[in-house]
Amino acid sequence: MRRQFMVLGVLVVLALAGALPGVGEAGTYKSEYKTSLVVGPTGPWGEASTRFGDLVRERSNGKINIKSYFAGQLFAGRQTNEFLLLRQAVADFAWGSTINWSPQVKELNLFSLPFFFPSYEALDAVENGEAGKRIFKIVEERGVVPLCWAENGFREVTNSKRAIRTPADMEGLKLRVVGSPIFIDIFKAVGANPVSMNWGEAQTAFQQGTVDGQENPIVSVIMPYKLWQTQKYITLWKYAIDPLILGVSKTTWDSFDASDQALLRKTGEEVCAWQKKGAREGLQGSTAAVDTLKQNGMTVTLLAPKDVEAFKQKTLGVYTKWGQEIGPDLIAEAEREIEKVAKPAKGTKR
Ligand code: X2X
Repeated sequence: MRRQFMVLGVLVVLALAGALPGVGEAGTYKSEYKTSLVVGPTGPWGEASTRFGDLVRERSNGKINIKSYFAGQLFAGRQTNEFLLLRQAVADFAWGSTINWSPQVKELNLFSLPFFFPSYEALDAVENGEAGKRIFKIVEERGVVPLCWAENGFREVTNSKRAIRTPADMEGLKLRVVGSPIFIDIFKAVGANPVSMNWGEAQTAFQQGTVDGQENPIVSVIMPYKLWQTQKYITLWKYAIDPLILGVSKTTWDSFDASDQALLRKTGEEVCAWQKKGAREGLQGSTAAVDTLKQNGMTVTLLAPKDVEAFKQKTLGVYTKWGQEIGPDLIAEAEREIEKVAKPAKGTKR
């Protein structure tokens, strides 16, 4: 009995002195921090994750050891569960697509509203303005600390059957979309037959031809995954943007001391800026990315504004339904930011 009391006493003293490891306690470090991402190591998305881990390890003298778990290894299938994994600190970090987090953070569907963001300038204005700050606040309130905005990119549609120029061309096309409900609504509205599937499974579906097409950004996904091997047609219509957020589980974040939090934030901002540049390379002020698609045998269809208008008209119902989920105030705020950077149509590229 006395012995037990003594052991207990020693434990209490140790705990008070902070010598025992505790979860979420500032100054207690794990031997490995896990980063989740949907894609593989190739391309700006995966490369940013590797670079962030390397820089943080170096700058913290090996104290913060971050490992990238590529191709959805941490969420074993469901990419729309990534936010939950962060909340539970199963993943400490994630380079997460706003699409994949949107089932838990409805406001993130703002970026998926069809034809809402006319340009990169408009996107940057929203991210850096009041709307972006509000979204970061909401994400943090839900248990994930957002460090910075990165980018997957504007999403373009590819398929193996035919060139898409009008909603009629969409008829009967089986298109893989992410398992986030707004995408089913959008693609039904434009006349296609959408099926939701995780990105990992989609690769097999493309190879086996069980789906006809998909939609993803050129530089971040279509090129690194060489989608021209299975799909010969691409339509450039910039119908939705897909930002990434470098996020940290709140539990993990609180376990870092203030100077390491500053190190992570600074390194994150640096790598996010680098990543964004990479995601836009060959797309902004250059035709290099589209040239690569053509060189690999793709037929590229560029939609004129009137062609885009026909698709836009079809998706008006998506605005009515999803406007409520996203919040009319947030949408209005984003519209104001976009208005501020809107340039006259002449001489500007969509
Ligand atoms: O699954 C997709 O399409 C991807 C890779 O773009 C996302 O993670 C949203």
